[in-house]
Amino acid sequence: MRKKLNIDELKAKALEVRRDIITMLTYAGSGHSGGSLSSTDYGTALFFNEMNIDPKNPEYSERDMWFFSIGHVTPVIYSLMAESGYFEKNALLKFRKLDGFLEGHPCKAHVPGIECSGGSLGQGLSVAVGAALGSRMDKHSRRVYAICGDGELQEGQIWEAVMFAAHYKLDNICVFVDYNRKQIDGDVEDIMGIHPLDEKFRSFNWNVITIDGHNFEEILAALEEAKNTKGKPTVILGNTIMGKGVSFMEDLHTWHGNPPNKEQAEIACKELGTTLEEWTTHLENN
Ligand SMILES: Cc1ncc(C[n+]2csc(CCOP(=O)(O)OP(=O)(O)O)c2C)c(N)n1
Repeated sequence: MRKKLNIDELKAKALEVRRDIITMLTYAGSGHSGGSLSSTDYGTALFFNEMNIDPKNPEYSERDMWFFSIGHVTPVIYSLMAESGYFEKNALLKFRKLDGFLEGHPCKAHVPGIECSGGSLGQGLSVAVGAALGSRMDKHSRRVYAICGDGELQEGQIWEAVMFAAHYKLDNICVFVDYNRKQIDGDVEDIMGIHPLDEKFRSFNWNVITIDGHNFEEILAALEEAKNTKGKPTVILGNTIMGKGVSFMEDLHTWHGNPPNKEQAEIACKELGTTLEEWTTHLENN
């Protein structure tokens, strides 16, 4: 049984994850900063408090299953995986490099622990609800966790999966919406509005919990409520901020798919309590 981190430890771990994200993006010279930083706190709670996983044995049969339906946020996915022990942290420094194995979008064939290759928005949730139904048919007690983006919810396939999960009363699945209100081209509401999201999910017969997606007390309470909710799936609408933790990235859609340059990375690292050199050395040696 892995040790669960308490709230203070989760905050400290999330800070490390944000340092990893900035550092790996800087060396890669490409990749997605904004959504990685907005989903960091929820991901940290999942990997370090909530889920039953065995990173040294990714195929562990009793495991909970997790699906980042927003496959583009590989910086946070790989950081969470490295920090929890799926592979060594120095691999993060070869993110998106030809001589590394961490591609820009997650590939099941190359990264043990990734349940399903991703990157095409809308598909991950369908796989997750299938895993939830399959687990129930197998009388398996696992829980299934999916992370969706708010822009991703514009995909029609999402709503088929939402309908499916409610129809089959899949109370073993919990979906988090990284509700940062931004997507690649601007504000979600300007491009293809999804408001009112809570009423939409409720009308599909889901249990809906709205939280501050950067508040660990609220995240853990929501995950607990999800576990205690029977007969329907749960969605956690996490109000988040794109680029959270780096002042010049916060709330700007222009950081959706851009990495910091070295100069910007130095400023970001300073705000996160380190330097690029210090954190690079840290990753090299772990
Ligand atoms: C099917 C599909 N269409 C378009 C894209 C290109 N794309 C990647 S991320 C993205 C925006 C997603 O917005 P959101 O879910 O809000 O993620 P965030 O901007 O918060 O990272 C788009 C359009 C894609 N990956 N898949």
